[in-house]
Amino acid sequence: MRQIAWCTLTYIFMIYPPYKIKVIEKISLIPRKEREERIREAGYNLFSLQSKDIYIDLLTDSGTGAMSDNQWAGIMLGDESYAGSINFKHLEEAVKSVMGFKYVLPTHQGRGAEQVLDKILIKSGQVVPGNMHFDTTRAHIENVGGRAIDCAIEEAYQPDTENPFKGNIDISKLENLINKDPKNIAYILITVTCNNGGGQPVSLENIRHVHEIAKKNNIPLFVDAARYAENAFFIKEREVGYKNKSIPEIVKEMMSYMDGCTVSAKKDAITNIGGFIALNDKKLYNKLAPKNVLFEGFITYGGMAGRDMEALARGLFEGTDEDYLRYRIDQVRYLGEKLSNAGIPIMKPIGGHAVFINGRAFLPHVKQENFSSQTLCVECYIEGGIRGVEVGTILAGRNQKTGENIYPKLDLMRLAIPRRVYCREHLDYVCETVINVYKRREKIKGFEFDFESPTLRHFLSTFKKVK
Ligand code: PLI
Repeated sequence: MRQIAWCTLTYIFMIYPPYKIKVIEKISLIPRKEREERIREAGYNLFSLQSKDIYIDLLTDSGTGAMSDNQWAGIMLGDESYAGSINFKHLEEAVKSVMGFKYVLPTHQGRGAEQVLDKILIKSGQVVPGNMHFDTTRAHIENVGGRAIDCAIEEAYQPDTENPFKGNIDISKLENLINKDPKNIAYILITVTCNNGGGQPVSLENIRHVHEIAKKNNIPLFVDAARYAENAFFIKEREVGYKNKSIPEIVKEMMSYMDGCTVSAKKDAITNIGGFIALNDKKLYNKLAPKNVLFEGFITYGGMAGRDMEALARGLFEGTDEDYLRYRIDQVRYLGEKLSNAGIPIMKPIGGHAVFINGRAFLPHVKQENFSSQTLCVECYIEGGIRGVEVGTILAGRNQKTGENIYPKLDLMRLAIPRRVYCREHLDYVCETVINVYKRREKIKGFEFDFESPTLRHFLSTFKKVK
């Protein structure tokens, strides 16, 4: 933390959008009575709602971004050859240019990349430390018998603590884990930005430190780079020594400390589908490639159409555009600050892709076993047709050994902002809706399971109101 000069950032100047709208998609707000019916029919699970019944959809920033005219133009240049598509060449060139890696394996999305990598890198019983693993990342590690261990700094679990790099790895936690048995560490994974921790960035100082430890112990270091560009923007804004560096320079430096990356292209590369693994080691590439063919598709398409690879190749560059990033991060911050100024308890500092509302603090009378953040999601839908997502007790699931519910330290409702989709008026509406729920919060009751799905319960379970 020594190198970092930081203060709470509030903008004095308004930041204007660096693009204009060429195509629109109609949305409408169905009447409240209908919203009440739709959510009841959905078993109070927001994943089961139909998108036509939602006014503002903040379920995820994944695959929901608006592609540019340049990307759509690329779509028309799709080369749908089974092998040797020119669009794969463009993707390879883009990854080399933006991230600096030599070899690329395309995958249908991020979790495809995770599955392929984990099948090769992890032996049963081995450990993968990281800051905070995303749920599919954790599930793939566990699926091959590994253990995903979160080693984020303690402040990452404190919603009110301001820290410019809350996504950082706690170096002593990591070293203690490695010192127990260095050979039992399959690889280290840094997630940028740290999604489950609130979209919080990781500093280059921290990345360098983890790199040194990995190198000393001969452990591969990978990055889950779904939000590579947003992380770079925060480094430029907050880390001493980076103010005058360009976003592409910062991205390249982040990647230079890594053996490779897994990427869900549906976030910062602003595509509706896609992903990849990228790395420099030819031997490892040769081990991964057959698994890629088996699970994802041939090495020059990996589950993507040629047109999708072209949109991705172009999106990788667009994601690093500083004007776009400044506006995007400011949009998220605008929503967060407006909510916070109205007394809504949100996770601080405001992250890169989403505002996280502290469900437990919002509804302190709803017990954690009655899913305070899920309750808040349901109420925001009823109030204004807004769809957010619970990142809390339902998502955390049960302890595999004891069967007990896991009660995570953070119980949050995430309002994820799709890229280049909504404007300030939409966000003002979201804010008004949440404030209206806040005003009547004392009367709100929680939920219990009606049907509890044994796996992936946040997607598949249904709920009933507590009496
Ligand atoms: O949804 P995928 O399979 O393209 O990517 C999985 C994935 C991996 N890492 C990280 C950090 C993610 O955030 C992630 C997916 N995130 C989703 C779907 C989200 O709503 O945040």
